[in-house]
Amino acid sequence: MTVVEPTVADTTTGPVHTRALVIGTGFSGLGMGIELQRRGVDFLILEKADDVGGTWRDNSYPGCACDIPAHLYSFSFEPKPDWTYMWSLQPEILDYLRGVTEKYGLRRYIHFGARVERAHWDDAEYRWHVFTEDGREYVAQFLISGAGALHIPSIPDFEGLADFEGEAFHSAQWDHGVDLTGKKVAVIGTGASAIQLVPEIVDKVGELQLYQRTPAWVLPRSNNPIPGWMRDAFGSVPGTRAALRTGIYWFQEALGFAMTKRPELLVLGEKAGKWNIRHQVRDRELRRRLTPSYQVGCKRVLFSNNYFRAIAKPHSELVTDRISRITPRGIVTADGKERDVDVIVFATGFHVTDSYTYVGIKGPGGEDLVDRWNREGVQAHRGIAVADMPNLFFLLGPNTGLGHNSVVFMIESQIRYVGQAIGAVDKAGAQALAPTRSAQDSFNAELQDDLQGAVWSTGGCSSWYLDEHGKNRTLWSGMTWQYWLSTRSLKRSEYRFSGVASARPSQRAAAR
Ligand code: N01
Repeated sequence: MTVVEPTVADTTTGPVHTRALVIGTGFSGLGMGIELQRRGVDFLILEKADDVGGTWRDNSYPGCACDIPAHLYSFSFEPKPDWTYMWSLQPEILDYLRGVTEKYGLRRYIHFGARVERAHWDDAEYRWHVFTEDGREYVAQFLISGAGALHIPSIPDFEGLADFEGEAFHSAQWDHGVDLTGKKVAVIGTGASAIQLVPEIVDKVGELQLYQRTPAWVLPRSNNPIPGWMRDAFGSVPGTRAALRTGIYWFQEALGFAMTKRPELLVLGEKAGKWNIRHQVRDRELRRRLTPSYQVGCKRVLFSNNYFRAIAKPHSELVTDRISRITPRGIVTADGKERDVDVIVFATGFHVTDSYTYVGIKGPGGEDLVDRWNREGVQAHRGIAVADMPNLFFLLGPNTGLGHNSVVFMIESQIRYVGQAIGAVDKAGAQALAPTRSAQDSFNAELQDDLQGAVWSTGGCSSWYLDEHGKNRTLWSGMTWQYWLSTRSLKRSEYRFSGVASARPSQRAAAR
């Protein structure tokens, strides 16, 4: 493997130049760094926080875990035979990512505390100029965002919130300094984060109020530690770990098949979800209020063996009346009732469909990407590159999230593809490439067509998968192996190259 020395970053004397600039140090950013290192491309990674890990660093709420089995939710090239749990807990995933960082010596390529604010493309230089919040400037030929879409906490703008006198924080910004023992705790939201944290805190708090706007389908699942002998076998018996990974992969794909092609099969999930409620909750009225009226899979399917049991405890209350305002001491619901609260936990999710508005990107001729996406909807070619935006790539970009399988699989397809794009620019003796409009349009037309029958659109729910026009701009439309096939090798015909050595003078004249 070629080891590239990182750009020496003397940020006091002007812009820092590098060939490829990566944003973020989650699975995407770290994976991209490894790919660039392998290809011998000079690169730097900008990270807003002071440690690696992305979502697995930020989300440290009690019970935080991954709902995709760890043997699949990890890099294929960096297996870990001794995962402690089948569905890994957050600290172990964060440790894994830190371990990968050390093993590949990535820390020296990372600038911590560097939150990217804006970027613009210089037509004459064929370079991106990228600015961080503290005013530092980076100049790079390639700009690759590994920021993902689940990193900007969304806190509803409830009337009176600013005057609340207790503690209040978001699940992704858990305040470990706040002791919940014996307190009146309100959890707002019943998505993936809430269903993991509620069972963890319920026996500690004095009173739990769970504010539910829409019930979630929660299927049964127990997550016991993997026995030592099995972990030993994964490490020592050839083929066992790979066989497990393959088995998990195809099980998850079967779920994806039902979600995208045969939503009627999801009735099995509904049966399991209803059984899970019946099994844990005696009160018929509470069961009714916990049972969703939309199809399983329409929102993210959740798994827990103790969520409903936690809500059924005598000191828990499920509140389904809408929140109308927050007072200095509590929460008032639409029925006019005020409940005293010491701590509010916002498990209210993230800015997803508008996450792209948080970094200002201006392409050739100063075209604003946010304006374009606001106008046309968020879309990219193969979910990665954007028409007429040279050398700009998104990892887990538009329509490449998943509702059924490991996003790490998608990320690996994407980092390979971006590596190929960089290789194609070099091979063509060019400075830049961007997908053609027609390639991007036909890719997205087919994708949106495929999505029409998927449960996310037909299942009768609203979710952050859909934008304000009801269009799914978030999830991939089919099987993940289809995405792998679609990105396996970059088709040069789908791209326009610019800054080709022989053509450059006239192109520059045109650019002026
Ligand atoms: O957020 P969510 P999350 N008043 O958006 C409610 C990933 N993840 O943090 O359904 C009252 O799912 C909202 O109600 P409704 C995973 O991709 C993965 O839980 O919109 N309630 C909903 O109940 C996941 O999908 C893992 O009606 C309000 C909740 O808040 C994503 O992160 C673990 C409200 C938000 O649910 C986000 O999950 C955890 C309001 N004004 C998270 N606004 C893994 O295991 C919102 N809500 C991999």
